Amino acid sequence: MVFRKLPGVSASGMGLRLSQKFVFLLFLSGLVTLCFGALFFLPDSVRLKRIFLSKTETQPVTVGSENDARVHLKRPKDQGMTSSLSRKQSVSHEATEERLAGGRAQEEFTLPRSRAESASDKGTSLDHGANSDTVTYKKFRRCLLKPPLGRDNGKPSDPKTDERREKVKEMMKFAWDNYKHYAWGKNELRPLTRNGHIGNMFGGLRGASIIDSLDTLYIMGLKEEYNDAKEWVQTSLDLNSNGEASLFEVNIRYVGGLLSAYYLTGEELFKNKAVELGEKLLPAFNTPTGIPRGVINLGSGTSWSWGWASAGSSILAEFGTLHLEFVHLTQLSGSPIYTEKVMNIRKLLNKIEKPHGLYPNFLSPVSGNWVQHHVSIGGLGDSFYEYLIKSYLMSDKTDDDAKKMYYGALEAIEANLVQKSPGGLTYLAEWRGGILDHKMGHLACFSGGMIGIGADDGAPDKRQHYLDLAAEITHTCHESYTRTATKLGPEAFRFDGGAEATATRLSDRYYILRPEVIESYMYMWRLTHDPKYREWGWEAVEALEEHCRVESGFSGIRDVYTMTVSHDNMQQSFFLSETLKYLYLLFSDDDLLPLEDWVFNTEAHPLPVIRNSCLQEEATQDKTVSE
Ligand code: DMJ
Repeated sequence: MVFRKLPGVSASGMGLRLSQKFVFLLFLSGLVTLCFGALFFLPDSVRLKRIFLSKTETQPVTVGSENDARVHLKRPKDQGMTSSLSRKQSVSHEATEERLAGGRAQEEFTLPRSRAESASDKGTSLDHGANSDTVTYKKFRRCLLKPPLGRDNGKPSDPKTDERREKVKEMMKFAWDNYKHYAWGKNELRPLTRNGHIGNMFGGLRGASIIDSLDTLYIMGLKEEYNDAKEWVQTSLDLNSNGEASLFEVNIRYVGGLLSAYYLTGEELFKNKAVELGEKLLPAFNTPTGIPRGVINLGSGTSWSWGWASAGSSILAEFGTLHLEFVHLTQLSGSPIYTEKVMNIRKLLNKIEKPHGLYPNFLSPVSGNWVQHHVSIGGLGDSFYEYLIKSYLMSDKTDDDAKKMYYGALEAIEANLVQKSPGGLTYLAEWRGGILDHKMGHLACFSGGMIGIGADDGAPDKRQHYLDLAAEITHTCHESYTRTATKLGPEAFRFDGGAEATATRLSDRYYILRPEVIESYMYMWRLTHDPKYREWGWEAVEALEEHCRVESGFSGIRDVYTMTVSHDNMQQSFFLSETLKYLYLLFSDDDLLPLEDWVFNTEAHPLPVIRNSCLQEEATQDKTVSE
């Protein structure tokens, strides 16, 4: 810098004044820094702090101990509801925090409120009637590239494959008939005791197996059965229940199932029910950040966090698995509120600081900060990643934020979690604050399919690599099946203490008719047409028939490593919606629900790709014709 000499001031005098000014400025800037630094020590509730510091900086990220997390590895649906005592505690704790936070965080993360939302606050309900933006069924059908059921309902030309497909259809009919006979209207069939199971995941809603089966029955051409299911929805699906439901489960099974049924059949009944139910889920989002809580009373709208989730946190795989269904609810209702709610979640997750680029499983709906650093591609994390890539695909590849977040997350997963066992098997370990747990859950096996469907849109130099990674993970998951006596895979398998894709704990040896491994076979078949995937799928059919089929339905088993099986007496609804559907698709031609047009939600309910430009063109044409 050049100092020009001022008139009447000697060089040394000017130097003195300058250094006085310099000292003064130094003092001033020190004072400002101190004041700003002091903001870090203020309690979170102080407004100044929230104004000056971004959300990710307001709290230390790690709260609670790693041991807490270890207790709660299973997904909520497998654990069932916890005691009401612990739940109520977490409600009151959060209520206090919310009052302190004064709603400021919500202002930061929520998009401008929609007309519909303001209306619903005033007690009026959302407008479900068709408006000019509503996607009509005809418009939507015209924007598909191919007929949903293909040329001949996906019938394969090869007789052996066709026979296998018919076998899967027979299994579906058997599972359905027994459910209908012994458990009609209940949520699941108990095939040994021949009665129904209601459980406490769906807040008093009934008929989970019916809603989960609608699209499977339809694509398999089981017409009579589909009609019975539809009639039940018409006459008996009562959405005015008043119980405590898992937001995630109701969304993926009920909302997802109804949406798919609508898109496949065009029956307005399914659309109306889906939107009516979607509206009942909205109060769960009334938190300071807009991150929904996990449990909601469908009648009163009160919501709270799972009692077992530390510090009243919400679960990544739960609040991160709403996007596909909610975007479709907006499409069908014409109300932007659903998309706003999930975009708000997206915005927060995009903005928050991520340890090593990873997304931990627990997040506070109050502060918007991570609670514990446990990362998993299995339970508690899984379908969040799935919904990122599927949001991108469902948006007709226009949702660039979802794309960026997905490939960013995948890079972090590769850098931190992907491992090779001494025996050469590729697996996904779990991550606890930087320490690896060399275990892979059955749930994590969906990731073969996920990485496969995302391969083509990755960076050009990564595409083959992603496809190879998908194939390697699917191979490992298949290995976990082949290393058991029953040829069905355990709930979790390990890669330490000499173990290679085997369960080392008694408590991990069960199989509850889960779909994830078969789901990856289906996607890998579609992507590569390598016949081994159909062979592996057939091995699973034979094992299911031998060990899980009982006189009155299908049942999970307690130990996959013993031939004298003990049945758990439960025919899960996802067996009908996912396991059997993916098997059927595996033995069908690719034109049955082509992947160019359809994206499967995490419960295997197909939702169509939204081609906005086409839909708009159709709308303009409709208008011109009517003028
Ligand atoms: C299904 O309900 C869904 O796939 C969910 O995302 C997790 N897994 C179960 C079946 O295992």
